[in-house]
Amino acid sequence: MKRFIPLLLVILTACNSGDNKRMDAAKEQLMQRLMGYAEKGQIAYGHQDDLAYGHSWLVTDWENDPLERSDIKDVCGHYPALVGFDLGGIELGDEANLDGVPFGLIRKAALLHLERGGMVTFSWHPRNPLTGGDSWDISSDQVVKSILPGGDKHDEFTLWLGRAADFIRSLGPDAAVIFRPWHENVGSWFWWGGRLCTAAQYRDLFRLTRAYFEKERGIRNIVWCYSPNGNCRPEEYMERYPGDDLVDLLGVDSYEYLGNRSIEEAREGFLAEAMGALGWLATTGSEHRKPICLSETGMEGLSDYTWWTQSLYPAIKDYPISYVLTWRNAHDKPGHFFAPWEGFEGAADFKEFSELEQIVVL
Ligand code: BMA
Repeated sequence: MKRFIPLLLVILTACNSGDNKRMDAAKEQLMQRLMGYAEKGQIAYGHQDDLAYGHSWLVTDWENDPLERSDIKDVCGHYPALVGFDLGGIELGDEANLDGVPFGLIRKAALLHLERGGMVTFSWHPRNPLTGGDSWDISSDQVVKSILPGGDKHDEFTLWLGRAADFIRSLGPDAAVIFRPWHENVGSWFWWGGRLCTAAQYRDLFRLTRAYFEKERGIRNIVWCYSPNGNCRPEEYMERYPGDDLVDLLGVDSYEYLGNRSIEEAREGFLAEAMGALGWLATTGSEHRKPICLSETGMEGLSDYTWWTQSLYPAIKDYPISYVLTWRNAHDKPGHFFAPWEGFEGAADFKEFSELEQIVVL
């Protein structure tokens, strides 16, 4: 038996290096694709949770469902180029994420979308590892400190990282995806936010996450995205920037808020914020040789039926972003939607947007 152990090691190492090559190639291809869009002046369109549910429907039996429905496809005849999913809940070993989407469905839908030539991105709204609350529990400013090396919660937190990493790894070595953990981190609405940890602690958290995925789990096919909220100053963005060695893609999240304002005022506010942010992000991207994106956007409820052609498109058309992703169409909260669906009165404007030469759908 002893004689076979070296042989076994050789075989295992060979398999590993084969997987590494496949992961590296898959990541390189995704990076080229992202940079290619910007070079060609194209922008890929993405939608969160697109294949799991829509405004008026929900996949219930995912194992037997072909997962072919999409609000975007219902409206324009094409799938979005990019589909986003959230991993919140994976850290506890839950069956379904914080919005009730089974992780089995997410895996199946992600692989299906990659197979049809689409791209996949994961966000993560994990629980609060110190208080047991959710991502929005900002009752303590000790959370990040507690999970970094030396902190009381560090060991437990590495289990959380391991579970998230294992899920992504389960997609296989050819499945390169975009992962953007610890997002909207200049604002202070998540436990990893601006007033909840120091800039150094934030950067350490990002470094720990990537190092754990790569060194402990051997994952190399992730495009790592840094995506603070766009209503920050460039200095704030850079103060928490984890570093060129840790980030592959630079993003910002920026929404249009109506509140008590008129549609014109809301639009003016959004254009100012989004264009301002994309302007300095484009400069930062070229200085750091990184692709850029509008990682989350939308106008909740789309009360402006011309939002796509009059707000979103003007906001993005002059910037070299690889993609724009609008947030989810909740099936269980009628007003919480960010994209049209079949039967929605304002759907025509989205169709027009999707047919623009610059916009990429599948
Ligand atoms: C938020 C809202 C929540 C949701 C969370 C994670 O922006 O859509 O309802 O739980 O994202 O998807």
